[in-house]
Order: sequence, then structure tokens, then C-alpha cells
Amino acid sequence: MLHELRRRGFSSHVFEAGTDVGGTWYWNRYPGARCDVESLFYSYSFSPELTKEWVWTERYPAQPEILAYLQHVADRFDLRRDISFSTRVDSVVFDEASHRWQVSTETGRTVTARYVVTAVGCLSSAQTPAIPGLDSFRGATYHTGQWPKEGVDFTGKRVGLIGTGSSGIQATPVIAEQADRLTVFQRTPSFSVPAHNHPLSPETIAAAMERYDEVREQMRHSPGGTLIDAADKSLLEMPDDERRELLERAWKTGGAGFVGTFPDALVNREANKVVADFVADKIRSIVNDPAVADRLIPSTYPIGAKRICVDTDYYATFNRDNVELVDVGAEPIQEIVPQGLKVGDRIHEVDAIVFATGYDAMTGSLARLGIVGVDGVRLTDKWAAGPETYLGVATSGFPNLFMLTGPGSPSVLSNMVVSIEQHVDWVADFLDRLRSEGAVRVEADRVAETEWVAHVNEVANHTLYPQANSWYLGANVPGKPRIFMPYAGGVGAYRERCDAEASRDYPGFHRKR
Ligand code: NA7
Repeated sequence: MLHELRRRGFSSHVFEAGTDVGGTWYWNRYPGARCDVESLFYSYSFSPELTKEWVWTERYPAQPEILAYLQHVADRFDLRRDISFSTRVDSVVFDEASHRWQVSTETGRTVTARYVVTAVGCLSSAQTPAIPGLDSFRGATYHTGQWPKEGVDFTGKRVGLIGTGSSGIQATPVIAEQADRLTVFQRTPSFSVPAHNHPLSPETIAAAMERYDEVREQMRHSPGGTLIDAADKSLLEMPDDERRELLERAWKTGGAGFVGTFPDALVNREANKVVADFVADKIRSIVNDPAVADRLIPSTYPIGAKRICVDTDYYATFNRDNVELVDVGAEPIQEIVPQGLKVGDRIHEVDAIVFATGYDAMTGSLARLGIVGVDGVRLTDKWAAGPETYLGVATSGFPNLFMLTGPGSPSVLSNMVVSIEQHVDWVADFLDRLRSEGAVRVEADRVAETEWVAHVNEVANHTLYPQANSWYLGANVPGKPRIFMPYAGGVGAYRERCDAEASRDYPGFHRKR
């Protein structure tokens, strides 16, 4: 966004809480942290030179490699000179007289700006559950999303890991290798698919580069911002052997596109069960102890309704002698005591606790900005019953404010880089337009917003997503309203909708000169 604004001659400044660029990939340094979108396409497409010159080493990039890439981008485009690091924004207040925002930071600085663009990420407000006794624990505690920069050595340690979402599933095999003992506390099992990660050969990269622009363009118009070799008919219409072959092939390919291979699996419960049963069989075939395998198999929600996890050796890790799975679904962690975690009558003694317990997703970091709009209304009050946006980029009552990958946009249901680039281009085009017509104020129309929110809900209700207690719905945060936050209509359809808004001269916005 900064690069694009500069390119168009806007004066702009970025505030960043971290000491460097990277966002998610700055904070998530836990062992095993890796992206589940392929590196060649989890990268920017705005600079052909950057695409050509940066060489990815693995199919799925590990956190240090993505962070190095983002640092390279910051250097290459000389971005750091307009970024204030170690600077957390704590209040963003609209001044109606001047139609400008006052942005204040925890470091005591206040700046005024015509426009504010938020780029706070969707999974950046780490959630540590309020388990009684946490303060009494005498060992070290960590959250995967706030991992110490200097890393953690678990050699010789007994580690307790809470949470079995993507982060817990990635960290488990790596911590198990290093630690003396690992106890995994699982409340709800996740479905996980093998990553089949591997180094990228120069031939693979060269072949990808030959069709790069064409493939990227297809991704921009795809459902999820990635290309998936989807079946052309329903699983339910296939003869048994064809169905089996397709499922095996998808499992061998691995990765987050697994469920998307079967187009009806996310809308039809029967088709979904075929896929879920297949994965359950795979789990049973990997895990030696049938009782442990059973505990690892999800049974309370459809596969894909929670974000699918992608792993390297996750299920096989439970065959190790130094790893134990503790089910805290039926019987929660009662309390944390100085020497460990108490579940039922048993105290699990540990030297360190890893919280892989997720985030106050999509709205958490926006809420923490302290945004106050027209008539002194706080964004958190406006959104008390759930986020309301127009196209996921703006919200009525908060003029001159744009959100990148905000709630109501595809964001977390897509390849984030594709969605980020689309929002950056769209917002920059709009700002250009506003500048050229001398506008001082722009605000989403309340009716257009209400209609968009209804559409986001309607689309979600046609899918199986609402059938899982996931962070997509805010279900992981006590007291958070249960609203499906991302737009499930696909990045292609969403892009068309945004493009139509622009080509019709932004009918969903009010402008003032
Ligand atoms: P997730 O996917 O939100 O997973 C958090 C996990 O932590 C999940 O298994 C939770 O169980 C568990 N959890 C949360 N609170 C507790 C308590 N109090 N006790 C036991 N277990 C708990 O976060 P991740 O960081 O793994 O992944 C986030 C996204 O990042 C991921 O989807 C990718 O898009 C990248 P629950 O399921 O709520 O029962």
C-alpha cells in the first residue's frame, strides 16, 4: 500500500508495532511456522523484476524465508524511510470540522491525515485463554503468535502445548523432536492434510515462470486466489473406484487445496462426509494406537468448515514415546498450577507452556486501534453485534477510512497476497479519483452496507462453514458475536463486484467536495 501510494504521489506514513516489517511473519516465529500457500504464489505480483529475481527454495515457504522476502521487498523499494517501527497506534479519531483523522500512538505522537488505511491483518490479535492460575505457573509461557525473536530452546524440557489448529499442528512435530516430553492438550481435533513439502528445483521454478503472468491472472479470478485442480462432477455421482482414486490423488498432492478438489464438499453434507471419512481412515492408518487415532478424528463439524490444516508428520508424531495427547474437550483444563496443568484429578507437570490458542480474528486488531468516527461513535460500539462493512473496505459513520482485507471481504478464505493486492489497487484507484475531483470526505452508504452484510451472510449460509465453531465466526473468543466474518463468494466474484463499484463511479459511497 505504501509503495502504491508513493508511486501515485500521495504523502503517506506507516505505523508498525513490530520492530521491523513482516506482520504475521514477524510475530509467528514458532517452531514449524510455515505458509500453506505455495511460495511461488504467496508472493507479490506487482513487480516483474521482483518475481524474477527472488528465488524461493521450498514448495511451502517457512517463516524465516517469508520474513527475509518481506525484508527484501522493504529494502528493494526503500519502504522503511516512511515507516515508524515499534509504534503502536492506540487512537484514531475523526475530526468532523476538518474531515481529517487524528492518529495517536503509544509513543505519544499524534499526526493528522486526510485518509487512514488499516493493514492490521486478520490474525494478529493473539488470544491467550483466561485459565485460572496462569500467573502461578513457575515455568515459561509462550504464544505462537508472539514468539520471542531470539527463539526458544526446548532441549531437555517438558512442554505442554494447548491448541490443535494450524499453529499447534505445525509446532507439534518440531517441538516433539527437540523436547524431552510433549503433552498436547486438544479441545477440538482439526482435519489435517499432508503438505508434501519439498525443495523447489530450478526446473520447477523455470516452468512456473514461463506461465507466471497467465497463472496469476487466473488466480485473481478464482474462488480462493489459488489454482486447484477441481473435479468436474460431484463425488456422489462417481463410481466407487473413481472416487477412491480421486481422493487418493488429492491426498498425494496434499496442501490446503485438498477440500477444494471436491467442489460439492463444502456445500453438500453427504459429499463432505465422503471426504471426512477418507481422512479419518488415513488418520487411523498412520496412528498406531486406535484410541489415540479416534481422539484425533474430528466428529463434530464438516471437513473444511474450519480452516483445513496442512502438516508435516503431525499424526505420526503421536506414535512417539515422548508425546501424549490429552483430550480437554469433555474435561477442560481446570487450572494452571505452579508445576503444570491440571485436568481432572491429574496434574501434567511441564517446564513450559505453548499457547497455540489462536486469535481474536478479523476484528480484534481493528478494535484495538481505538477508532472513533462521526458523532463520537466508537467502531467497537458500532460493531458490538458483529462487523458491518461495505465490501469489506469501508464502514458507514467512519469517513475517509479504508480497511485492507477487512471483515466482509474474502481475505482469510483466500490466498492473502492476491486479496491484499486487489484491495491495494482498488483503494489506491479510489483515492486517485477522490483527489482528482477535490473530495475532502468519502463515506460508505448505510443502505449499501446493510445490503452487503446481508449478502455476506446469505452466501455463508449456503455453505457448511457456519456448522463449525471456528474463528471465522468468532466462536473462539468468549462473548464475541457469532457472525460469519469473511466473504465466502470467492475472490473472482468479489473482484467483479468491486470493479463494478468503481466503473459505476462508486454508487455505494457519499462524497463531499
Ligand atoms: P486456531 O485455528 O484458532 O486454533 C486455536 C486452537 O486452540 C484450537 O484448537 C482451539 O480449540 C484451541 N484452544 C483455544 N482456547 C483453548 C482453551 N482454553 N483450551 C484448550 N484449547 C483451546 O489458531 P491457529 O493459530 O492454530 O491458526 C490460526 C490461523 O492461522 C489458521 O487457521 C491459518 O489460517 C493461519 P477449539 O477449536 O476452539 O476448541
